[in-house]
Amino acid sequence: MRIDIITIFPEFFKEVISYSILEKSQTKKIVEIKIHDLRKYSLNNQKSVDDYQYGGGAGMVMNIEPIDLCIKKLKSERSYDDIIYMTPDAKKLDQAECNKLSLSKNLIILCGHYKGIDHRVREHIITKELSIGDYVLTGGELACSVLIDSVIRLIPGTISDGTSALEDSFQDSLLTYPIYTRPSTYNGWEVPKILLNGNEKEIKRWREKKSIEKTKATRPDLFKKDFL
Ligand code: 6GU
Repeated sequence: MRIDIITIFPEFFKEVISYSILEKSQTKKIVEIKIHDLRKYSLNNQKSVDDYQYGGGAGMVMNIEPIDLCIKKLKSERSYDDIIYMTPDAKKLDQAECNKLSLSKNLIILCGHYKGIDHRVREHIITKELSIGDYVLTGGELACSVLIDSVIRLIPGTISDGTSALEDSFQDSLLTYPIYTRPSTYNGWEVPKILLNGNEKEIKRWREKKSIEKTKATRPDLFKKDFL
């Protein structure tokens, strides 16, 4: 998979993509992530990429031209499955969307800023809009980081244990069961005995029961959800 990220803060992503699974998946050539500085596509001397809003009102609006030039250049080099705009006024990202996006070959992700972008970008250039939750961030960069992390980890080969991504919370509409590691007693706090006795069937049944209890208590809405 190739991911092209368009941002006014290219430096931000240098750190984000250089750790853990995101770093390994690039080294293993499973994913190629390219960061594009939107300002490089500004045609004016100040390298500005935003302007006042038509009709008045507070807040700057990102111009269409630099965004269009950047995306046109990318599209002239390869075809893209989706051109995604990260914005709080969009459909909320969920596991089903991550699963779908993980099958893509090429993706462009545009990080928004200021008050938003010229609406013509959304009408004519963007193919998918995503929010990561019902709260407002100062920019799309953090949201984009969440998106690429949640998508890349689903691509086969990125996580060494092939089964683990599929057993996650959410993949089967249930939250995960409690997990423990050594020591079996700490401060008098015990690991549940059933996990220590090696009876696989009983452990499986206990984990299922715990998953259902946890989901009922904290996210009853998940029972109804479809994940593929
Ligand atoms: Cl995608 N962008 C911004 N700026 N804020 C958000 C968001 C995105 N998703 C939730 N809040």
